[in-house]
Amino acid sequence: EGISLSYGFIQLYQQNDDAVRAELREGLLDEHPWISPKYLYDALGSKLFAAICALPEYYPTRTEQGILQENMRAIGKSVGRGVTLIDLGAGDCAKAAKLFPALQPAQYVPVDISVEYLREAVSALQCLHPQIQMNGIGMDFSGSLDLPDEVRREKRLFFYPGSSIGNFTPEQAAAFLGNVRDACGRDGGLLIGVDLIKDPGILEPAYDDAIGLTAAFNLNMLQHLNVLLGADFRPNDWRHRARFHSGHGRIEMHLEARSEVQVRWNGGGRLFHEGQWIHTESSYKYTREAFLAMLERAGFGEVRCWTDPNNWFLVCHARA
Ligand code: AVI
Repeated sequence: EGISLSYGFIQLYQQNDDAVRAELREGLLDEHPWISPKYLYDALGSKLFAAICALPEYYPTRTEQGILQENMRAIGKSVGRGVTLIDLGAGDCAKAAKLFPALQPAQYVPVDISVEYLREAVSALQCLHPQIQMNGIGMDFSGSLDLPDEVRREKRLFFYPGSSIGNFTPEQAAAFLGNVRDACGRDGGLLIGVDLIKDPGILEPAYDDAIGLTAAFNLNMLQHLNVLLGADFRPNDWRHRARFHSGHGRIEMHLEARSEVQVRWNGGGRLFHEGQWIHTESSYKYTREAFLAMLERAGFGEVRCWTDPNNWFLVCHARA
């Protein structure tokens, strides 16, 4: 007897190629050069990030996983069964798949900007769980959460793990949480993981590991820019940097020029002087109180939280 698979893939282009190039050029030509961290995730970048999650120094993934495992029954009770599980930044879908036994979702909707990586992951997962309707969506959800009609409106549970919320500025994060709240519907909610402020001696190695995986992840962005912009960045000309800035409560990742570097791209270019850097990512860390206040301001109602014995990481279920 054959298995009928309900896997469908929808690709939404929210930014056209011209808009992407314009955003990249604007950042590279800025007085303080920057590139949005979303460009860390091409096919190789997504694989490197999955490998980072297995590093001994990168505590967020395993700490969050421990919290989810330890409290799975309570989380399942809080969320309920048969949800429409919308996985924001799904990557390899591994984190959400671990929730399937407790939540038994009616529909699973993984969303990611890195389309090819997602397509592979979802088709493999659909074979393992033929009873769950799966609709992968390739989209950049940072601007708008306008989901296609294929996504059920009932019992929407947005899943936003891994402290990805930390890659927005607090202002962007507040606006994003407001969008999620609006997209939830009355019986919906959000299951979110957030990294808490802690000793820089723990934070910094998590973003500058001994075997150089995070450096490769950061430097790979230059190869992605070469493709997107027709640029001629050479990763060897640049050095990975990661520092915790306590005033901002954030880890900053930079790419720093090792010497004077001339970069050209279609229709332009820039000379970077030795030591000049491109800001490639911020990863904000929150206190529990500040994050709960943000959820409340975004319009969420009742919130339940779980943490680890060190209080390094927080998982919250917020009802719409
Ligand atoms: C995806 N995001 C939550 C990661 C973080 O910790 O900010 C990305 C990352 N950057 C370097 N290592 C991991």
